[in-house]
Amino acid sequence: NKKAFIFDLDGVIVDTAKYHFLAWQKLAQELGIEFTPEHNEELKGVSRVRSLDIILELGGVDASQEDKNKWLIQKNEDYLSYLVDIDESEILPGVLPILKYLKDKNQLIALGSASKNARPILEKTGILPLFDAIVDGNDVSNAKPDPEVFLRAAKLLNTTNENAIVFEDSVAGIQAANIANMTSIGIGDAIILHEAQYNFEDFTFIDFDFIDALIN
Ligand code: B16
Ligand code: MG
Repeated sequence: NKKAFIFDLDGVIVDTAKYHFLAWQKLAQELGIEFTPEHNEELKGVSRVRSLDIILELGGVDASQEDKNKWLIQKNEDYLSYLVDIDESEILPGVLPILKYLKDKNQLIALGSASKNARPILEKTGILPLFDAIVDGNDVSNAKPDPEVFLRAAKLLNTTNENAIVFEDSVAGIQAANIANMTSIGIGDAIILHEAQYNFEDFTFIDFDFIDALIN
């Protein structure tokens, strides 16, 4: 049986949240807005534009579209500067063995991410060739919990939604998978991600028997 396994990027395959945080914090500091790691939690899985709005709301800052555009570019340049030297060591524990197992078992693999920087990250970490389809922030207009990103991935893989399995670390992403009638697997805190059909703290807790059961 051939299933479609769709992976979110940030928080699932790699932990780029820490770099997003550094870049947003730098901007917030320049704008005189206090921005803590707790605040950063709210940006998980959220688009770049929406993330800036959340930070500006936090500081009660009203800004022109021109300023916002400038800050979005600045944040992304800073974020990319942190990614210059990343390599396969950035891949989260347990992810690579699962990706390789799926490949060995002839399963379909896709990316379903809100990030517009997904491709260079997959390239730098050396796992780009493992993906049969990539859908990222450049391809969709509706953010999770809208299921657009996952529906597009299933379509590219030529498979039905019921045949797809989504790995997600954000609540909005789990909701998107559920709305799409896909199997939802939460990666992270089981209480936060309680809407997921299955939950694992991280990929080291997922064994091949579990994957086999999904395939068959
Ligand atoms: P970019 P994911 C999301 O990635 C991140 O979780 C979120 O924090 C970020 O703002 C968003 O991508 C956009 O990223 O600025 O690189 O386009 O979790 O959907 O893989
Ligand atoms: Mg994520």
